[in-house]
Amino acid sequence: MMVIFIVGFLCLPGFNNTLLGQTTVYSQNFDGTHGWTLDGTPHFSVGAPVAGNTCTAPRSASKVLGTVLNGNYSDSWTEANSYAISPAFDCSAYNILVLSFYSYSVFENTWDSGYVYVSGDNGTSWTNVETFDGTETGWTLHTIDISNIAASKSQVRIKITMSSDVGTVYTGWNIDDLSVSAYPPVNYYSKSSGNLNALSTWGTNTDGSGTAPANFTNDYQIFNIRNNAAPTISAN
Ligand SMILES: [Ca+2]
Ligand SMILES: [Ca+2]
Repeated sequence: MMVIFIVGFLCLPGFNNTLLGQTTVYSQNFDGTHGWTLDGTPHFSVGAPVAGNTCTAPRSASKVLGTVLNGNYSDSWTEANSYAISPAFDCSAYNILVLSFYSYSVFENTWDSGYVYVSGDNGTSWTNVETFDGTETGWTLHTIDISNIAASKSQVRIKITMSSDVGTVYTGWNIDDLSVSAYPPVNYYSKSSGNLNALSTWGTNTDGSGTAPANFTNDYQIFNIRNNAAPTISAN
């Protein structure tokens, strides 16, 4: 018999490229066919950022998703007329999902803002996962745990929007190299003896040997209590 319990769900530091088994569920570099729905005004478009844009070099290849690619955005944009929406992609096989993208944002602080949303129901409802304000000085990586919205959902979408007030305009928002990755949980197994409250009693191999957990509180760690032949484990 094996007992499984899962501890913790919230912090992001556990997500890094050292985790094995990462799967890219969706990715878009905006350099070829992208399939995004754009507002058509056009406020958001896909193309090469050029002179007039603070950002003049895409993160990858020749194109980005951005607001007015050769100059400033305008006054009085609303989220309803300033948006870009991804195609739906399938996350039904995954429980741990992380959205990442590079942003180069140049907004008037406080008054103009950018927003990122995720939908787990094909765009019927949206959850704001990050809001942008002020200025980034270069391409900046953003990483967001979207598991609580996207896990086990078959039609997940990402939406990018912007709004502005009147009076002052800046060069706006550039986004590139967006992806959604799935991660497996990390399994730990108990040794045949020891105290279950001790980190050293656990390891990544099924006999309890191997790497011990650094703590009991990181996200997405699964602790398996093995019913060994003559267990002497305790939980003091
Ligand atoms: Ca690109
Ligand atoms: Ca403004």
